[in-house]
Amino acid sequence: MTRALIVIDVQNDFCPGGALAVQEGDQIVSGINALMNSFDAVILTQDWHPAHHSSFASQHAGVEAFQTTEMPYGTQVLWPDHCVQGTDGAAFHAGLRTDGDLIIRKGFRPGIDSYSAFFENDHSTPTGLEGYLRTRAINDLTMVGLATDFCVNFSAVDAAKLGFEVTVQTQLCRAIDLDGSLAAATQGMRDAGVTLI
Ligand code: VGL
Ligand code: ZN
Repeated sequence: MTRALIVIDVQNDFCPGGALAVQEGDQIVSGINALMNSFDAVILTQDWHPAHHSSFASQHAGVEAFQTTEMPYGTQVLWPDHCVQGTDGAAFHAGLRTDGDLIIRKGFRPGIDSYSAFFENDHSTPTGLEGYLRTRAINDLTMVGLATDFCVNFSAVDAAKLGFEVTVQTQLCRAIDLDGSLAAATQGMRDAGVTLI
């Protein structure tokens, strides 16, 4: 068994003071750093949007952040501008170890959001992570990071559907929790066969 730790979106904009701050988002950093040595591979994801990304509420008339809109690929929450490529908000938290094996960026196509580390929000456009893992014979994944109910959730469910063994270490995750999204995500992950610890 080859095991990877997947560290999801531990970036300044998801930490207190950031554009899309997740409560206590910074409090998981030291625990994640400590966990890294226990894995065969460490992979970090980075939310990486062009300015004017279609997931930003600022790009839609008459809506406010955290409302939803219908996109060609389904319902999309509209977010405050966040994780714009090259900005400090898109950088990893300054305390996070970034000496992992791979950094995978997502959300860089202007017209589609990408919560999952595996597929964009159309659930079919791949990021390439599956191929990376398979060619390294990695079959067991532990996920930590931000946010539990969006990017961690989508990544974990996709990974389980692809046949990976998936564990989410919930004490090293923090949630946005929009309209019950944390409870729904928790149930969805369990239903998909993800182990929550
Ligand atoms: C995320 C909302 C928008 C996340 C990314 O990392 O969970 N959430 N972009
Ligand atoms: Zn984003």
